[in-house]
Amino acid sequence: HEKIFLSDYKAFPWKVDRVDLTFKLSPKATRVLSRIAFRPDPAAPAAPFFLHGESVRLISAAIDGEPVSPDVTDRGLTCDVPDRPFLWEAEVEISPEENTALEGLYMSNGIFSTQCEAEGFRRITFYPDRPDVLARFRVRIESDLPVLLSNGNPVASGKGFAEWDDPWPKPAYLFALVAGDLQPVRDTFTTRSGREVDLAIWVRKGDEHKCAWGLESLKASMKWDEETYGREYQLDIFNIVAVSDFNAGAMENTGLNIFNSALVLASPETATDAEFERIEGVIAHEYFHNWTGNRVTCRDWFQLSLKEGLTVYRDQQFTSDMRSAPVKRIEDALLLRARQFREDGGPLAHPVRPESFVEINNFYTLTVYEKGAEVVGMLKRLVGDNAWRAGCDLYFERHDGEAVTIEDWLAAFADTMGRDLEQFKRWYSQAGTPRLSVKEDWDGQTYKLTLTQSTPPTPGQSDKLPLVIPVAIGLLHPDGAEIVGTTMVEMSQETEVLTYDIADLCKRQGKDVARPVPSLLRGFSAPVIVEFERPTEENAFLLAHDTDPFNRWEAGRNLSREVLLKRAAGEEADDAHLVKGISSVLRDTHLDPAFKALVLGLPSEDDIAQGLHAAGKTPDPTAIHAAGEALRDRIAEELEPLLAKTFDENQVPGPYSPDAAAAGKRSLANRCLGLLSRRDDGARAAAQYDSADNMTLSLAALSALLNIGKGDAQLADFETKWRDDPLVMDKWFSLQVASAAPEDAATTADRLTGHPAFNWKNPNRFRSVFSPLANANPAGFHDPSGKAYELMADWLIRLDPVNPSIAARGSTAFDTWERYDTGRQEKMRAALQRILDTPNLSRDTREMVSRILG
Ligand code: HT7
Ligand code: ZN
Repeated sequence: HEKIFLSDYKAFPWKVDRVDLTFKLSPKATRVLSRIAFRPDPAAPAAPFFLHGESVRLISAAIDGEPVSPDVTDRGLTCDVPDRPFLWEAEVEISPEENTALEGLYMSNGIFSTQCEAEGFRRITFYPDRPDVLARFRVRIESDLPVLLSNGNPVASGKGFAEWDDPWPKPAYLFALVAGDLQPVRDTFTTRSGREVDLAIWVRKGDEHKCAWGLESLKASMKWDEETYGREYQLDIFNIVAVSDFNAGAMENTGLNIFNSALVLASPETATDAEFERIEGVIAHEYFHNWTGNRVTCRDWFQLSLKEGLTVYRDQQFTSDMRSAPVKRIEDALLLRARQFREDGGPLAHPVRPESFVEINNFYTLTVYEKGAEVVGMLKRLVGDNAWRAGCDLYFERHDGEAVTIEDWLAAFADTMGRDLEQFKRWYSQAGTPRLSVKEDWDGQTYKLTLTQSTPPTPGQSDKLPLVIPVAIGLLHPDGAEIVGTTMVEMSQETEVLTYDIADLCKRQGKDVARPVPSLLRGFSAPVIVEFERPTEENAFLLAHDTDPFNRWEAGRNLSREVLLKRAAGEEADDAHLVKGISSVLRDTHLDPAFKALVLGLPSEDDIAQGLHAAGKTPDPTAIHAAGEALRDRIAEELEPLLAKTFDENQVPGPYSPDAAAAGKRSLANRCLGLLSRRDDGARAAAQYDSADNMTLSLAALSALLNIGKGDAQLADFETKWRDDPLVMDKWFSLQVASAAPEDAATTADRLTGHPAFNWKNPNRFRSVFSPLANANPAGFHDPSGKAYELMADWLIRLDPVNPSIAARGSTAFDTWERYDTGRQEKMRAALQRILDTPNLSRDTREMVSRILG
């Protein structure tokens, strides 16, 4: 399998003026006729005429009406072509029904659907399937199915056919087609310039009642992008289709977004608050791609973060504006640290802009998406809000209708600011999570902070250069007031010394001169790990007094992290400050319930394993789990009356609404419920399960019961009630694996794979069992017996020929093998080797497993 390098980029030697496609749909044998107008591009270097094509059977081909016989391989075709504009015509046959990889044209529950990003279009017909080839597409669909959709505007339809024309040139990865028996749920949006856009969400009969939230979210996104970025939608239609078999979350095809049904369908009875928030964010994300990705697209797939990092940043901003900004920042930091730091600290570490790949599907990663978004956020922090908006405007103005690079993106800001961004660009090329170590000096008058940055070696990158890091810092007086408000320090050297004349500052503010308490990296101003040893009392002080909400939460987290890190390593740790701190936060009437809920959440087991590994210790997942359980018991015991009071006070009366305030209260009450169940034998949880009128309450109650080894009756009831709703049943599968006792996790997962509803070819269902096994139950996954490793390997081997991209993604379960003791290491490596030795292993999984093994 050949490696592709960024440095080898060459433009395609032809331009494509028009693409006309005719689809004669049939599940087993769809015919695709293409007419493509090519024109030599004198600016591009000469190369043989090559069209990508995989799993497509060529029936015939012609150039300007004359039949030709191209050389066809399993990757595409080459053909002699004239040195002038010409018309390429081809007829191919494909089999949507046999397409279990869900890339290209496939069938999901009787619906024809496409997924072309990144390289799926080549499974539909022969084409220069690369994002820098932009063309106008016209599509004719022939089928007896009632609904026939494609990108752009409908131009003709009749019995058994429909024709669509997309006036905006686009790369093939944004092509989409859907055909099936679907129902529309409609709405409209009037743009700020007064154009009316018809909106529709297309679903299977029976799902219409789950579309209201998606439509509300879409309208809110359209409005937000106009108000915040001045970006308006250009087509007359915006369609969204929900499909039940989908490899990822959703896809931003121009005018025809296709969504995993799990990320668009919601009703109070079937979706949790977290899912409502996620749906709102994903609808926004795909909509925002209209400008960041579609109208301005990527020159090549190495630039993926250009659209994904930027669009994630924009959807994060949207959610902060729609909900609570501090809560969203904490949620984003939690995700980044739990998942992206893990990736960046292991064998799969790669830069935000990778330099080579074998299979691009393997680079839709947390680094490209989430770290990419952090890099965008840092750029905004460095240039300031005004230059940010001006730079974005310039970027859109310069590059509308083009396929561009990260250099083009940065140039828009460099030109706006008259500032050189070359050093900042290292964030795109240097992998690994930077460390920011902090030292203090205090002589009774002057306070000095010495900041030193370093980035550990990552695969293929042993030496790292200093980055530009925005470090937001504030200083607090021991009386609890701020003596230096948030200041953005722009660090660019390896070491920087910050000096504060505290004596003078205190005098001017009428305070006693005292050593200040630093509040570092406020708002999580950069995706780095701060190394700073603080006395426990100082974290307790910051939890009580920091004016920066992120750091207030961070201080609480530092308290619980310290206790868990020590106890998981077999050391003693005093939890008095933590318990007292939580108690004060719960009592504070000024704090948002959603924020309190986050303070009540302990660090994940993987977070503790990451921390122990970083400290040079060998994490024991069993001990980490036990430490977490014991600490929860202790908090529940110490704070029982307060938790009960908080639980009672945060019940939300009246009909369900997914708004941030109501969701925040439920989140806090449910956290309390989880802890209280350890004291009341599940009495409150059982009552909540019985009375719940929404999924947030039912699922939290069920989870609380399962976590204390109860809930069998409720689990059976849940199954009976929801057996016909696959999205709810996914939760039923997940919850059982997530809450199984460590020694039972593999057996539970194995048993569930034997359940009649376990359709392993459906990505959501496969993930409903194996994602919690790998991510939500680390002590279960790393059970010393190695049972879970074996089970995971068995299933990845089985899935690989059916759906390579999901199998490859699943192999990341093993990317932490280097952290563990030799017993676990050997078992994990043996499982990986067994996968690697499987005959005919896919390019996707082979690349991932080889990289994990190093
Ligand atoms: N841009 C989309 C990425 C995506 C995708 C990638 C690989 C395989 C299947 C896929 N489905 C969607 C989604 C997004 O980031 O907006
Ligand atoms: Zn995206």
